[in-house]
Amino acid sequence: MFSFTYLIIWFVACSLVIYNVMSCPTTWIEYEDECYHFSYDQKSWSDAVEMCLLLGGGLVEIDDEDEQTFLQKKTADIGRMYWIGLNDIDNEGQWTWNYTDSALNETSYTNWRPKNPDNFTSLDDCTLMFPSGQWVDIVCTFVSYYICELDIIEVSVFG
Ligand SMILES: [Ca+2]
Ligand SMILES: [Ca+2]
Ligand SMILES: [Ca+2]
Repeated sequence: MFSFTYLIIWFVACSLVIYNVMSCPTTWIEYEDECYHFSYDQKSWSDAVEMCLLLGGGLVEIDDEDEQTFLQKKTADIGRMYWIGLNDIDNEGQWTWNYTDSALNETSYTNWRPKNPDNFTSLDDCTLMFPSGQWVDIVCTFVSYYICELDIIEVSVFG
């Protein structure tokens, strides 16, 4: 009897296979091997950076038109403004993506609203994306929704 039970357990154990699949955490949206979280709360820019880090990612970095188009479909649907990771806090006029610390150059993708960035208040050092998808520079203490980004992760699934 013991050996029969043992045999059953052995068969069950052998049929359990571990699959590694690429996936986003629940509530995050997947696009092109990246995961995006559109916040439900509003924070200053630096608090938004902190929150995205806590969630395991960074404030969103928009590298090309594809990514911009994907994101602005969502922002237009939701109808809210969102912080993105671009800032010129350290060096006025040198726009840098916070998460990867990469500075914009002449060939970098941008989607500034006309006449922006204008450093209007002399402290417009953080970037807000309008529901339309256009970017404006604004004071970092402004409180807004924010988008976090995370590389898609490998998770183990039992089947
Ligand atoms: Ca990105
Ligand atoms: Ca500025
Ligand atoms: Ca401005």
